[in-house]
Amino acid sequence: MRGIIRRIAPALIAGAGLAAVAAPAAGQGTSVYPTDNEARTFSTSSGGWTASSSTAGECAQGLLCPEVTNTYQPSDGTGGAGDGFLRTTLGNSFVAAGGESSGVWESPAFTYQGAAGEVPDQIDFALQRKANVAPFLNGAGAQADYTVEIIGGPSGTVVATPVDHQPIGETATWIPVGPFAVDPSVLTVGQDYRLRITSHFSFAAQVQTTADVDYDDVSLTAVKAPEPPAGAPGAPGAPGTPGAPGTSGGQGGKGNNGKNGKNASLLDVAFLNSFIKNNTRNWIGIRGNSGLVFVRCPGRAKQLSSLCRFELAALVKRSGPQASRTAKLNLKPRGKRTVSLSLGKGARKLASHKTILVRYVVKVGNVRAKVFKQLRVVRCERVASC
Ligand SMILES: [Ca+2]
Repeated sequence: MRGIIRRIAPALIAGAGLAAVAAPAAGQGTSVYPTDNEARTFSTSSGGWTASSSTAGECAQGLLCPEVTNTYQPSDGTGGAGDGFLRTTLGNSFVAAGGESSGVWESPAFTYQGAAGEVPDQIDFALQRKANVAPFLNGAGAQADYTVEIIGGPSGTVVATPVDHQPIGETATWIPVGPFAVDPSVLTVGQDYRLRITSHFSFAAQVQTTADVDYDDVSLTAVKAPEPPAGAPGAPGAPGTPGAPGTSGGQGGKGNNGKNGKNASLLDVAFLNSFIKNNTRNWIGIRGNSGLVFVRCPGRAKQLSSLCRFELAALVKRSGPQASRTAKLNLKPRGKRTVSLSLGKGARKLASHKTILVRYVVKVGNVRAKVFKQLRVVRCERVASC
């Protein structure tokens, strides 16, 4: 059950310091979002980001879930004293039952202009993160993870999920996270988008300690790769045959041009590997004897084929045996689907693990990628969307 949702005014505590963290230099053919520097670096304010929180599960029924608060912290961001950042804090509750409390930070809307006005070849999401969660994670059934979404327009449709339920571990100092590739075909030049960062804390019993997750230097970078350089010039032609006596010989013909440079935006094995690793969900939903795995076909697959051909299987270990039958499906470019893997008799035992290994084989035209991902086990009855 979904619990209460509280909307909190934007944090407006102004920092005293004047240190500013420089955003990545926007070179020619590069644009960085959100457009306002302050909405990425939070040097003296929350940059217009707004915060909310929600609770779900058993504890939400009696309004006993630990409370989540979101605050702007004016100092000790990645730029040190006088540079701020965004914080989400889980409070404690000695009376709570199991459930989930979540904190949400949402950026101001920005108008997407591609890479300096052009459709980019590459879009990457990145941020810096630290977390004080170790005492919390020692609690019964405690898990912390976060999700980053790009949402479009006032309706709030999710158009991309650069980070999908990535576990949050203890990190006392700032660490850069990413870059995570975002398929450029999901964003439209001229439209408004926002970023949304959701921190989830789930627990099986009362929460006896607080936990903090901190975010800074949030950026979405669109790059238009420069045209590949021209090939090397061809070898000069052989000298012409000498002419008849009295007349000089003609000049030899020019050599052929060199081969053109490789186009940087082509779909290849490396792109496909990275897309499966970074742009598909990092968790498997368990419902009965089925494991639900979310897959997507990248938009640029259309360069090579009208279909992505997927073969998915859960594995006991990398060298086998399989823990499910192989599921086969085809998706159109930009298509997405939740695939049900039949886990059979071993389902109960597998679902008691923290993670399940899944093998993804993807073919687009003659490009083939094989990726193994260790997916976090999530019980479908505990999450809203499975
Ligand atoms: Ca900062």
